[in-house]
Amino acid sequence: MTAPNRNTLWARALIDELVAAGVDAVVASPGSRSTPLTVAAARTDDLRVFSQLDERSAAYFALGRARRTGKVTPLICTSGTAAANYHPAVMEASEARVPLLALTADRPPELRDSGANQTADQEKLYGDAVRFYKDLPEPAPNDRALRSLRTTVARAVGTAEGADPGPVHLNVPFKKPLEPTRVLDDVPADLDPVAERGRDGPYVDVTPGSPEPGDDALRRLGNELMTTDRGLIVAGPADPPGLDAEAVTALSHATGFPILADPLSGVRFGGHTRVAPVIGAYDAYLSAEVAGEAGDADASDSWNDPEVVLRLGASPTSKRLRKYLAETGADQYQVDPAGRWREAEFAATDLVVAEPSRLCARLSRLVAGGDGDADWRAQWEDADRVAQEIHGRERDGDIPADDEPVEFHEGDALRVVADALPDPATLFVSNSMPVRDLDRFVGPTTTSVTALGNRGVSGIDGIVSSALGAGSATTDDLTLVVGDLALYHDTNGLLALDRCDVDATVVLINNDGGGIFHELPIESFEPEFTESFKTPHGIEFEPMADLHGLAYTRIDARPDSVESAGNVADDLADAYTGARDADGSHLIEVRTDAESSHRTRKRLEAAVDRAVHGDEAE
Ligand code: TPP
Repeated sequence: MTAPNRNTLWARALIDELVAAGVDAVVASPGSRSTPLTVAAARTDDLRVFSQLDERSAAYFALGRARRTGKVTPLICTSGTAAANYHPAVMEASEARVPLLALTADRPPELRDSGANQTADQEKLYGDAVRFYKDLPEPAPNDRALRSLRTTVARAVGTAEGADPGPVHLNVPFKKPLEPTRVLDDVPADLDPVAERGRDGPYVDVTPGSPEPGDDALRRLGNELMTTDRGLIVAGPADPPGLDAEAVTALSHATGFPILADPLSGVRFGGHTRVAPVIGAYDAYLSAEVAGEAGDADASDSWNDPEVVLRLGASPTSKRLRKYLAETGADQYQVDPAGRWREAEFAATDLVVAEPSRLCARLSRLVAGGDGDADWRAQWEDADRVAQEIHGRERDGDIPADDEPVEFHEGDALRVVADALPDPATLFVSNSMPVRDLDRFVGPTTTSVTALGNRGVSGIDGIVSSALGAGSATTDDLTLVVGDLALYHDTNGLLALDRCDVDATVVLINNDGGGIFHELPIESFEPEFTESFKTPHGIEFEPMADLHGLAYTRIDARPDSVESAGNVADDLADAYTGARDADGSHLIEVRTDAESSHRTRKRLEAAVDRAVHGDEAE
């Protein structure tokens, strides 16, 4: 089928190649220079076009979708600052290894550096944050140019989804006419942009190479695991498509080692927790001081440290876990599929270049029969149980009687929501306290929860869009737990509820500013703390819910305005289950007090420390 002009031909070939490479959706933002790409995408069967007005939100939406699927969702935008608005999501995608393809339209080369409108230097715009970059040639209506285009597009997708997944960038110049207007004698009649290639799939099939340790190296590692009683498997935040919980469980069974599972690892929640020793409350009872306690005559002699640690995924969310591991003196094997360093305490002793799930599967076959030390597992399971009982108010006797009762705090909001999640569920948590509260206060459950967050560079700027992007890729119910500053940053993202047809239950923890700053020493420096760090804003979120068509419920959980923690928890549970079971999207605003939540976390931390490690422990 002849294309009316070379731009149409070029864009059709490019989009067709994306579909051949397995792409099923693109996110396009309005603009003139990208017209050929947007029209080609819109006219392609089997390709969903999510239309997003704000490129920053668009990029985070694509990132969230790719995080959920492990597959690239390409982005299409016009020239100029539109492309720059992709940059935050590109940074996150680079650090968190999420496949992302930015297709930025551009003026033709002769108009660059000429003062032409909406024209800036887009060459290598994202620097080293992308795994693959090409400034495409100008559209040319001949076979060889089309073969070159298709090869480039297939390689870009293959690289984005490869062994070291991440963002890629194609800059795409077009000169007018940008619309599918017929230009006489432009495209030869027999030149077909979607001509048969004689086989299914992309023009170039990119087979990602995945490094594997050789048999000898594997045997050495297996031997160490098999001959060590006290070992740990630490599952950090996973890169898409995630860690295989079954493979990690198999290794835990083969070695007898407990699994310390980050909430974003894919191993904290799910059916495997029925049989696997998955540990989740470590953030409440580990610290640098706990390490080495066994050798300290003044401290409880019941706590033992690991001799060997297998570390999978990215660096754990829990700072206390990271500091603890750094002080243990254990042999620590950091496993990374790209051979890159992701352990900022520099305590790892070995870097194993391997795909982590496959490595666990191979190792579990090799070391089957090593059963670790039952007391060692019991130490972790007991500590976890104690912490969870204290968090659940089942051991209030551990909290000194002269203290006030334990008020409802922000961590309780995470517990209540997690308890009521549907099965299966996709749960997105914003940076700052929500992800930390999920980590500390929500233990392993058998519910199949896909918990996601933007922990690559931990921006609070695209949380709503990332969550809705993840929601667009699944039939799971989507729940987002977000702080008020993070929600404020990305209120534009809420437009996707309607435009991209995603439903969500948004639980807003509104402590009127950045509650996390109470955790830092800057807390005691006034007036700078309040004016420039905590930044109370007094924004009313109900009108925002109205604007975007979300049903709205408010729960007042500030200690000076509620009768008891029990009531708030019940009210929140009712509001959440009501929203979960109803159609459409909901905003549940939980008004909290950051300072009192901070004090409560500290009191609980001290109580858990006492109960697990004895009075002398820090
Ligand atoms: N700007 C961006 C784009 N990302 C960041 N991570 C920061 C600034 C620094 N920062 C980290 S947490 C935070 C800020 C400003 C406060 C977040 O507040 P909120 O979302 O309300 O969550 P809370 O701290 O109350 O849990």
